This record gives sequence, C-alpha cells and structure tokens, in this order.
Amino acid sequence: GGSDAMKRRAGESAAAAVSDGDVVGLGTGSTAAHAIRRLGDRVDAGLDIRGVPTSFASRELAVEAAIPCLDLPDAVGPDGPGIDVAIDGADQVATGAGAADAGRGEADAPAPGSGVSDSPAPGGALIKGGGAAHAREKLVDAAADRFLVVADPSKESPRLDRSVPIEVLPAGRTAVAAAIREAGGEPTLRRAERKDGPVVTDNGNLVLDCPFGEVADPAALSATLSSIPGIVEHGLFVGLADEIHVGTESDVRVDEV
Ligand code: DER
Repeated sequence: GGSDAMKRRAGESAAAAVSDGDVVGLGTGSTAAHAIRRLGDRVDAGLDIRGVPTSFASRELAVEAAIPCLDLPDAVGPDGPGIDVAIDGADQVATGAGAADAGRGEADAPAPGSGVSDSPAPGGALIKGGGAAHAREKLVDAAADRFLVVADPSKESPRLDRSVPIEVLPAGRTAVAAAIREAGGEPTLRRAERKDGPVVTDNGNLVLDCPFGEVADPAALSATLSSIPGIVEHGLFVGLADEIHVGTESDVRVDEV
C-alpha cells in the first residue's frame, strides 16, 4: 500500500548511508527489507560490504541479494571486525517529550518551566519485536557504531504506548507472565497464524505481547524487564539509535535521535 512506498524511501535512504568496506547489521521486517534489497543493488554495482543478518528471514533476503554475510559471533566478538552500521525497523518510535526523557528516569526529567533544556536524550526510545526477531536485533543494533532506524510516519508517536514484545524461555512463561503483570503489563502468548500453537522464535523461545499503556519512563521499564528471570529479551530499545530515516509521501526525513 501507500506506506510501502514510504517504507521503501526510508530503507533506501539508510542504504545510501553505507560505505565501501562496511560491516552492516541487517534488520528484520518489511522496511529493513527495502534497505537490504537496495544494498544488494549496490553490491551488484561493486560495493564491498559484509552483512550481519538478525533473523532467518533477513539472512534469506541477504542471500537473495548476494550480500556476503558474517555470523553474529564472528562479527561482534573481540576478534571480529565489529559492525559499522545497523539498519533496522521499529514498531513505534517516541518523538515527543517522552523521547526527551527516554535515556533518563522520570526523576531526572527537568521540571516543567524549569528552563532546563528538554533536549531529547541521545538514542531515543523504540518498541521493536513485531517480527519476533528483537533478541538478535538488539545484539546487532547495540553493537553497531551507528544504528539507523527506518520507518514510515505511522510508527512515530509522542510517547511509546504500543504493546511490548517479550521473548521468553518456554519453561519460564508462567513465572514471567506473573512478573510482567506485577510490572503493569498484560501478557498474551503470541499465537502463530499458519501453525497450530504459539510463535516459536529463531532461538526456540516464545513471545509474550505485553501492553503497558503509555510508557512514561522507557528506561525504567526496560531495566525492570531486563531484571526478570526467564526473559530472553524485550522490545524496548532505549538509547541505542543514532538516526531515524522516515519515508514520507514524496521524500524522506532524516533526524538525529
Ligand atoms: O521485529 C521488528 O522489530 C521489526 O523491526 C518490525 O517490527 C518492524 O517491521 P516493519 O518494518 O515490517 O513494520
């Protein structure tokens, strides 16, 4: 639909930011897929890059695009080349005052009218995990020197208020669900569409989709979730992004985050 053209503009804008010799984190989802396809065109034209896929799906796309790939452990470990840039989508991007406090707890947020600049904290706040790939995505996106988010305008919101995907160890699902309720979430097991039973991630785990209402303090909720035993990874990406490329009706907007 219309938004596919906007997703394509976003993905191609980020793909243009990749330099010869780069190791590139390849995100998951339909917007990142546009970046991967454009990188394939650039590889055809002589660009020398190595991709680091974040899922079975993004590896398939990279193979189709003839982008040479590195496995995550070979890219990110102390002897690896490191990741120069990662390109990845998001389910939601905080753009309002909430983003300003994303990297700070509420307590540190400047009092209204205090005149203290509410400049957005570096790295912003995202919700990811719609494609159940956020565990490896966070590894790659966090390891990258630069993390470029690619999105259409429907992903932007003043504050984060979408459901947060949480990857859980299957054995831990009931204990984790209880802990998530304690933290104010309403966990539901993500059902598969073309398979009986739940979605199983590339890592063999399950996904709980957890709305928390409006997330006033993404950094605090991120820390709370990360402390719950049995959670493999949650979809709050706080303070990790460097730029967001937003495809619009006729153009693309690139914002520092
Ligand atoms: O799984 C993810 O985090 C993806 O980035 C995803 O949620 C965004 O997918 P889309 O680009 O197809 O909207």
